[in-house]
Amino acid sequence: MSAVMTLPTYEERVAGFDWALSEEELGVSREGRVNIGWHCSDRICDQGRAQAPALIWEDFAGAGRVYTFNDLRVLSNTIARFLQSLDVAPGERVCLFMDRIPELYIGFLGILKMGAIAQPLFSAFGEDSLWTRLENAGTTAIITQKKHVHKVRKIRDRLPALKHVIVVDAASATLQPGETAMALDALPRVERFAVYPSTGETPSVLHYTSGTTGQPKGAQHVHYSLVSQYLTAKWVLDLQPGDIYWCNADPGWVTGTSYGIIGPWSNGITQVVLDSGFNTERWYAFVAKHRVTVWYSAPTAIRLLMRDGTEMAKRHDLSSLRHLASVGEPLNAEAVIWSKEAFGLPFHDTFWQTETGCIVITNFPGMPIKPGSMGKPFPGIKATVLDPRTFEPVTTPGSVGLIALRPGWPSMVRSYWNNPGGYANKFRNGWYLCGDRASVDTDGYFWFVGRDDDVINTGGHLVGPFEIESALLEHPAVAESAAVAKPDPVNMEVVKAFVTLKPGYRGDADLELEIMNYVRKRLSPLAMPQEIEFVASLPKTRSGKIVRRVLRAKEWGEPVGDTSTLMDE
Ligand code: 6R9
Repeated sequence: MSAVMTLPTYEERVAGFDWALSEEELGVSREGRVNIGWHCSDRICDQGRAQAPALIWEDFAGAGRVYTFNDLRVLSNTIARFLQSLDVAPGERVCLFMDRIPELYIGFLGILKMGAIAQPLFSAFGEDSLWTRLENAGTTAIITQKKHVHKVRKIRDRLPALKHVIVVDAASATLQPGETAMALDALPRVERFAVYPSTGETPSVLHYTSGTTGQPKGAQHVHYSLVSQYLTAKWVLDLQPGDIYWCNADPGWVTGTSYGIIGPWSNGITQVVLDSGFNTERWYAFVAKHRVTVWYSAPTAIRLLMRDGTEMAKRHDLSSLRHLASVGEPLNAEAVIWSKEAFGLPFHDTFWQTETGCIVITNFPGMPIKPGSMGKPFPGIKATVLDPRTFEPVTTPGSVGLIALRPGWPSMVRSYWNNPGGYANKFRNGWYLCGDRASVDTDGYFWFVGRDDDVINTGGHLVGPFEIESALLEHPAVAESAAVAKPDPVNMEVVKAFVTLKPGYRGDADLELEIMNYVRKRLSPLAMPQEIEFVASLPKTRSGKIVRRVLRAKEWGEPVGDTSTLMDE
């Protein structure tokens, strides 16, 4: 029996679609009561899944713990009550600043249950990145770990709004005045808790996203986002009863909350979490051990898996996998083809943003995949590409324009915290602009070209980095690449490519020439890199996105802008 065969087609799903379908399944409405914390725990228990595993957690050393949905329910109550006991009030921002430990996931639900706004941040942030976001949000409480509290201590006197520093794994005696210990296991378990009577438009999550210049922006979401997150998780990630789901994103990135907490748990699905960085061998062993069925990953990770070859995948029993999906960057056609070889399954690309809150353009399970394309809009999402001069929809198939969405879907960002101008600037002619470029083909499939800021203007022709990087990736020596504009006296800009190599290759002039010749056949003359520079690594955000503007700025001798989300290499 194949589950895929019984799935509705894309057209069937789109026909007569209404978000009311999701509202009905969840029993919510925009005006009525809705609380994500309650929906991800209490409601699942009420549906008879109290004893089903919700979180199967493992740390880098392989030690683990299992939490049922009832544990989620009771322990999130416990954290909610604890925050109330400190006089944290509904609407206040509570920052989660932890590694991927259970308290992070359970704390997220607890904060929402007592009506405060959850502000997840990468625990790897240094004190400056942390300060910018806590200061902007006027955060009143932060929940952290012993190993990270020193960063909070360094900036606390510059954060007048920050009343509570809560440490989950330290004894009170080791803490400084004004810090509070919260050992979840030692607290009295709170069986019954009066969940805050949030309605659809009550603020829920504040996610900071980094712009190209200026300060990071705090995307403010509301509880009604659940309506989109629940249904997209069910349909796009194909979550079904009995699944073991793995989303390897950190909740500091929107993927780690929308689909690393809310999506799976509102569907009552068991998820596994590995609190450890990337390691191909370890990841395959993790999939095999837990019999993972659905895996949501990102191109940056997939390219690393590719670097290590199909043989490594074949050494593990990965037969439990049923559905694979990817987000964060364009998914190269080569990666889709490779994953079919390595796992017998294609990765399904999903496009969305912190601001969209949910997947908006995607390849559905069962829908024919065109490798290199992002797929089609999720039902209920009106997406198009706009002419960059007129902001009217482009009518010729294949022409490149700005990706734009008609506002109004449930999980759309409601504002940028403390930055109304930045929010207003995202709209033109009644469309929300994503800041990315794409074309749409005659079948309605979207093809990503590049972020607006990354497009290369060579002799008046616009070239997107994605097609160049995809061609480079097909060369057997290339592990990753970034194509950027470099100044040129004749053409204004020409293409320069930065390349990292697979193990066993040496970046010398011969290889540069060989790669040039290789991509020459695949690319138009305009898109051809004029220069290849071999590098040990590429600048990336903590969510794994290549940050081309850093490379570009160096070529132009310009300032690099905000670098607070960059991974330290
Ligand atoms: C979920 C997330 C959003 C930006 C987005 C685009 C890029 C994400 C993509 C993709 C091509 C995909 N992006 N998914 N580009 N294909 N499937 O990533 O949110 O961190 O806010 O980033 O990421 O440039 O505009 P966020």
